[in-house]
Amino acid sequence: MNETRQSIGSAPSSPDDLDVAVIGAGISGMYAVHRFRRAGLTVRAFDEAGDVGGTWWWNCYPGARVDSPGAPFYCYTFDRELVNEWEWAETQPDQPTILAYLRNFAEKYDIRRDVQFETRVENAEFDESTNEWVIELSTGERVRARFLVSAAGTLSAANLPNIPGIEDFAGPLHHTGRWPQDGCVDFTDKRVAVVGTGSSGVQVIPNIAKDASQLYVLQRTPQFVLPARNRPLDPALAERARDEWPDMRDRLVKTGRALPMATKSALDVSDEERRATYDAAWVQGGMAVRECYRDHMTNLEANEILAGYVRDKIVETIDAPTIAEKLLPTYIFGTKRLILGTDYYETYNRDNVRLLDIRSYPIDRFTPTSVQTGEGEFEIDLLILATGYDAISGALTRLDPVGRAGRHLTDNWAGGPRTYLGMAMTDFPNLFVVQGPQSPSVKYHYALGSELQVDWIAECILRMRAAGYETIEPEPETESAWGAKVADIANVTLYPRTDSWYSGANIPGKPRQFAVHLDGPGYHEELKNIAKGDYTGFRFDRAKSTRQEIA
Ligand code: NA7
Repeated sequence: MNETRQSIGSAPSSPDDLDVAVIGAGISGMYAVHRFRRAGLTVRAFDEAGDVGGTWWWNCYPGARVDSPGAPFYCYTFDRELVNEWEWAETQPDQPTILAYLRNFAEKYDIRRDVQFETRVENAEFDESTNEWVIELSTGERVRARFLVSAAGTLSAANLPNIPGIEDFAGPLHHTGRWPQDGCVDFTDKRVAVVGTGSSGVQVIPNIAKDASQLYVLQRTPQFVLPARNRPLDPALAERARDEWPDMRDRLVKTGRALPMATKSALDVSDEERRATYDAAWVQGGMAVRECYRDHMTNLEANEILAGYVRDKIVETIDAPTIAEKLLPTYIFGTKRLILGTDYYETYNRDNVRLLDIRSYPIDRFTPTSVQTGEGEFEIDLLILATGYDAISGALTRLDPVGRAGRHLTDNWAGGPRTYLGMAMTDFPNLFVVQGPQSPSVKYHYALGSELQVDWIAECILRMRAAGYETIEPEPETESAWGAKVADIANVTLYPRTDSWYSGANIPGKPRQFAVHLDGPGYHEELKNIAKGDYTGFRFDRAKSTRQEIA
């Protein structure tokens, strides 16, 4: 254990003692404030950002928009009135629209009165003498809370790569996930380098290319980018969603999808039929092509057929065969997060855009005015890092809460996250994680997943109170069994076969573990059953009553 780590467990209690302290005021954190308040609990959220929105507040780079199945389903699901009130204009809403939606939510439920903005949670330590979490804030305040709920986000801990000389670069440098809020990044007539071609890079690159005099794209791994085909939302679909909302929500809970999923295998149809199906889906855009058949992500042969189709589309789009060659992905289709782009490949047909293959010719260093790679030295005025996140677990490990007996989370997670239900950890009583590692998080409907987890936590807290319990904590043996279960589910699919941020492979030194529970519907059914079944796998302490009373 690191000797310099300081104990804050003996901090004096403050008049602001809370039932629940929430980290983050994004999609999950805002719902948590609303739900815990409705449960009659005192709650406050803390967020480093200047307003609500979380990842959607920070990612205000040009081109940022929803890259999953979008409107009208990218929304909170619990309140039909909210669904009825909000008008989505486009299928893939852009960042200002999503932020406006989240601000509307904050207004409607008066969220901001219980959020402290521009306040980072610096430390969190469990005080065993009082069974409270003691939280140190960047403002210097200390707050005590019976429960700590991390809603710190899955894509919030920016990955700032340690490339030689990067600190010497003299021009403006921006990470897409920490974009200046004033929006004043002017690319006009500038020479710009973008590092990274994940979703953020793919969204920002065409927008920069329009204004910059020269754009260098530094690509490590060529990606599969599908056409987003953002367009006005079909009013009939919007109306149907409103009319059928309770049923649609029910289908979302049970399947993770608003619309039915394919039942056929890609291998059960003729080449002609498959080709026609792919062509129609390609025109439709978004994730449609992946969804044509049920086994693209479980059967390598089916996957390779689709991968070949997409590669052909890339080749067709790029004028210069040598550039097309560099853009062709070689990993298993869809096993890194699928990307939706708008004019992404077309951008490489522009004269002012140059693709630098830094896998074959790595970056040697940055200088105050240039980037040097194996291909040469390139003078630049601005540097954009679209290098992603220490995803899913990073926000929590960077906080590194301290649990029982001074145990740091990073010590318990030295070999990768260990959780029960992706929500709770042994040695860390009364700490709940929303959208944590080993939960469905980024592979389930995000807002709905948050709602279901937070509802579960709220009900658990109320029942603990009623039964006189002060702490809840998973039994130690639950964590290994849960980890094995999450791995078993993932191993039925092709996802774990590729290095990606799903498994922590994008962060040097991060232990590899596929961190997403890929059966969202099964997961939420299990959560429900665990609450029904006397909270199997959890230990409750300081009981004034018997275990039966919580059932
Ligand atoms: P991603 O998907 O993690 O993409 C990051 C990109 O940056 C990717 O191309 C990486 O290449 C590249 N990268 C990362 N570190 C380096 C270094 N050190 N040198 C060169 N290139 C690097 O993050 P995004 O922000 O694009 O997307 C994350 C999610 O946020 C996305 O799914 C959306 O839902 C929103 P690699 O592939 O690792 O070789």
